[in-house]
Amino acid sequence: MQSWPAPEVPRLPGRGPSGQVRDTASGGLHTLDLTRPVRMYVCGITPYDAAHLGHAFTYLTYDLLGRAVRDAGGEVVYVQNVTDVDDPLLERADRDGIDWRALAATEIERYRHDMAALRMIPPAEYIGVVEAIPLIIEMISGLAERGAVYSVEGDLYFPVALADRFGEVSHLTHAAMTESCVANGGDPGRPGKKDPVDPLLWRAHRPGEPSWPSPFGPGRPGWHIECAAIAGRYLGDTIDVQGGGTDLIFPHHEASAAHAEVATGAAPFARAYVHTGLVGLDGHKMSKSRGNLEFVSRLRTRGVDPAAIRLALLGHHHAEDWEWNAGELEAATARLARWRRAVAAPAGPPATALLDEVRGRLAADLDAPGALAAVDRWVDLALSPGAAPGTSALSPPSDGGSVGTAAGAPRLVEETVDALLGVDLSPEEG
Ligand code: 5CA
Ligand code: ZN
Repeated sequence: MQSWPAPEVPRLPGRGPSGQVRDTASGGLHTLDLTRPVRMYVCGITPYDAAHLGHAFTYLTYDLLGRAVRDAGGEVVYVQNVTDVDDPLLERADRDGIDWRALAATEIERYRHDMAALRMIPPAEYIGVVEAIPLIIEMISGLAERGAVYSVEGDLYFPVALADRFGEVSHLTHAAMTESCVANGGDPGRPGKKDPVDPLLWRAHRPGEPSWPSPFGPGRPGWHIECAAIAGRYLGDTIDVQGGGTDLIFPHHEASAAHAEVATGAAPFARAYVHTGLVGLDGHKMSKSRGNLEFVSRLRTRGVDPAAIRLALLGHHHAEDWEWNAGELEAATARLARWRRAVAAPAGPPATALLDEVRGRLAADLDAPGALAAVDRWVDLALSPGAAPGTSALSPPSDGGSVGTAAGAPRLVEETVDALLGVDLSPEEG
């Protein structure tokens, strides 16, 4: 599937440090190994509605990670999926009387525009479930060969009892897993299942539902197997980073890791499970099913500068749960205007220390708010009354000269903010 156009990323002088990210499975910080390409798989949208700010916050996290790795001289191989066939999509298409394929195509197109507007670096491979059906069938067949598939009235399940490491991503008790399955579209109560939390691999054809032929009869994939199969095919065994919101820790990431580990015999599925906090509105997780949403596309239509949206999201640490409100955007718009004013001058306070600081903040588990605070400090100096070119608020010149002021420093700040934070400080068009 086609992704979206890549933003230009300026090359900065020198190199950033290799960074660390919090790994949900170990609970500790994971140091990325930049001697090899960093292979990153991020769970993509289910395209039955427009992307909201929670989605954008999640994709921003891995965009920052990719920028930091590249700036540190590393290589990133980034894969993202699209769940273009699943219950919520089919239900919404049914409700609205439209073809599920048409609904998916419309929303994927909107998502592409949102991601490009937000300057998200596109994945190298953007893969839909429909196009991945052969890979999924292959992986289920492999699991069957290993005895890791059983049928309940023609629907195929995966026995978690065969996955030694099941539970090592989420660390939930069995009771909590069962409860989470109920909340996340699972079917723990179904008679005939060996374990209530056993995930569905293949759903046999039902009248009115799309299906594909397979050695185990016509049907469609369960949810978790798609990510195991796509990650395995495009990234290989033992990837570096599995990404997505914390809502996916269980059952989704636990189950897809278990599928992949049993199918390939390679463990762990991912060296780090990096999860993004959930963005809420009106006291609840922003979710398409709840309808408490602020859409990226709606803000764009209203004329909001995507750089301000991005800056608002960057104001929160990726692991934090937070609430969106109109004040977020107001504050970000004001900050963006100040930053743009500060970088418009030909000279300003020296900025090499700022570059180091932003790099350092991102290397420390993607501390975006810390990076913004560092830029704010530089901007405060640049805009302070005594900081006209030729003087400096940083270290007042004792000789009346230009100590503490550097020609081209604003340009370096602009490029730092662009390359590492993805925020475009060039004057707004139009
Ligand atoms: N297609 C599946 C993943 S394979 C899916 O979860 N789709 S989704 O459209 O529901 O979510 C897409 C991504 O956005 C997921 O990584 C999910 O964890 C994340 N996400 C969803 N809601 C929020 C939210 N309110 N805040 C932050 N991230 C969110
Ligand atoms: Zn996924």
